[in-house]
Amino acid sequence: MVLSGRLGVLRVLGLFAVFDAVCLLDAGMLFPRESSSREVKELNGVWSFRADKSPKRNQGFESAWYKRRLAETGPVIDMPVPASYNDITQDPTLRDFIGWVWYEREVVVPVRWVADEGKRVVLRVGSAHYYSVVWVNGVKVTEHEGGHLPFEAEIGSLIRNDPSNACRITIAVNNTLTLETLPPGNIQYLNDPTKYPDGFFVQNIFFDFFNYAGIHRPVLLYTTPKAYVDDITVVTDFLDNTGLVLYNISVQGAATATLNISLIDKDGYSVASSSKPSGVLKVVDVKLWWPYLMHQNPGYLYSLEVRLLSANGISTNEDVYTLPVGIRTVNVSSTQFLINNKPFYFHGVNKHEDADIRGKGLDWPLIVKDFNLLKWLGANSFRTSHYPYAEEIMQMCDRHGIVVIDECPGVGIKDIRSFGNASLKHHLAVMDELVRRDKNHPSVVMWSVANEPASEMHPAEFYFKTLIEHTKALDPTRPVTYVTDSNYAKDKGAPYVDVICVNSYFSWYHDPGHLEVISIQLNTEFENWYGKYQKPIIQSEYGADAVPGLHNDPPVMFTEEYQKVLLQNYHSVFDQKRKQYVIGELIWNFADFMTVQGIFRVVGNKKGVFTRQRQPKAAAFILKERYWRLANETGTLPPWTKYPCSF
Ligand code: GCB
Repeated sequence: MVLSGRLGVLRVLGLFAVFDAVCLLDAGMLFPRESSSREVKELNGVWSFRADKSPKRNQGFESAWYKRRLAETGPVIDMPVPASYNDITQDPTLRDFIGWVWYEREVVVPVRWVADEGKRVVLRVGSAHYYSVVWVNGVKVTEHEGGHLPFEAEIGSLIRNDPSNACRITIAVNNTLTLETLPPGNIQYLNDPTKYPDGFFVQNIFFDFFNYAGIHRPVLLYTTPKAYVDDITVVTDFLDNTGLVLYNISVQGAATATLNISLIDKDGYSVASSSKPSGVLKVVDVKLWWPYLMHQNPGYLYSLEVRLLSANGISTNEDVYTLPVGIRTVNVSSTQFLINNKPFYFHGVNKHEDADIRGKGLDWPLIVKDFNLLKWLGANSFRTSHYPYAEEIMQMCDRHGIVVIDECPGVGIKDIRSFGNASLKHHLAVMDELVRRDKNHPSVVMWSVANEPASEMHPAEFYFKTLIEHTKALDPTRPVTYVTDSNYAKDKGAPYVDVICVNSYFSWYHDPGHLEVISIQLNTEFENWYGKYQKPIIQSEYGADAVPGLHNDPPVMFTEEYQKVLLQNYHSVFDQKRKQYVIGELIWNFADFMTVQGIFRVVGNKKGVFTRQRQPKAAAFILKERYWRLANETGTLPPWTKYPCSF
């Protein structure tokens, strides 16, 4: 199929220009998938665990706990992986522990992996909070700074050194935050002997969720041949009914290689193919990727099957990797957010990775339940407040058509010392890792580089200009934002964002108890931001705490009635402004979640429209009614439901 006309040529040339930028990152971080050439072995389950409770928390390093079985170094306990360790035991010192904890498990590696010198064996940690060091059989294989994102190491040669032994994996994880980490935090020693015991310290954090720690996402081993597909980047577009998939394959470990690339539709038919490492695949009668409730067939995914053939003189090897691909475009005008050239209105939620017992640990029943609740609610989108979510969740979003604003862990940047060079360097590196991990997800439509930083401070301008420009250079196909609660006239980063995302808590943190101020204050907020910047606006947070089962009418704060009426007051203003330049509303929060203890929180933040156990409060029904009405007005309801929705 040849794309006809000058417009087609220009479109493809334009795509190539942005594409060079998306390929800037040097190494890949493809999600481990099984194929005819790759095996995956999950190491989830019960690991041995020991918190280093020595005064300086460094006994584990001084005594080299990684050199022996952890149980030989002292008492160990069972610890599930993935899970936060904080809520697993009855020990309050472990719940609030700061410092190094040690995990260990032994793995029997299949003999064919050891015997086959032509195989790479990669150890991958989906995420661990916060700083991790990893050893295999006592040899350090990698370390990684930052939670929420994956890291890996090739360990084939190490396990081949001593094939008779089980492979012992030791991971030390430290949750200490500094002014230069993301999120930032600091340790404060309190030395007054009349008030505090010897060595007393606290970790101060500037964000409103419990600082859960441990190995939060799956740990696994996977194999690839020595010559392997290291990375794939896709950028998509369409012209009339022809889809364009611009792709780039990066290969490692092969001097010469042959590629067979095929784009396969859901029925298993190959719709386009190529043998070049980069190029454009053209798809006739394209089926676009659409958001949930915007199209009858949302979340359509093709499969990009990459076959790499390489020869090393003695034998031929094949590596096969299949990437799901959704074909869609994203554009922003001064008043609209466009997906596939159609206006998209975000009616969605903010979430947290948070639940009873497992904390921030990946949990499939919870993930599937949450997607069912999102769909029940009629939510078409969420923001990954305030850090990148598990890749498994992003894949669900791709498949179900849930649109994502993908946020990095830049939350709580409040101290002027967190705007220095070291902080910026780390923040840029985290954006590199995030874009590298999530660039191919069609559900990701915008990057958010931070939440509520002190963006009125002087250094914020250079900091956010650099960060946002860097992110746009990494990925020119998606808009970039940060989420602000600052004053429109003083915000230093707003000139650089594509979409204004603003949080406000009228009649809650401001004028508590006065629901009657919402209409005027919200109107003023929108008019001020739009008047100054002429950029579309998302109300990226609004809400009120409601203790489930607490009632009062007329409404008073913390009751289900108050949360309900507060939402309704916001909604009236959204309904006026969404006809103009407001392009979305994201409730704070989808579900109640755990926070640090303090006088403002009663066992956590209760702004969820669902409880932490995922039961609806009265507000959930208000939101459900509204979201389905919005969908009925702005999108296409799926054939299996009618408005008003019956389930
Ligand atoms: C905010 C923060 C969010 C908090 C929320 C609240 O502005 O972005 O992390 O949890 O307010 O409930 O105070």
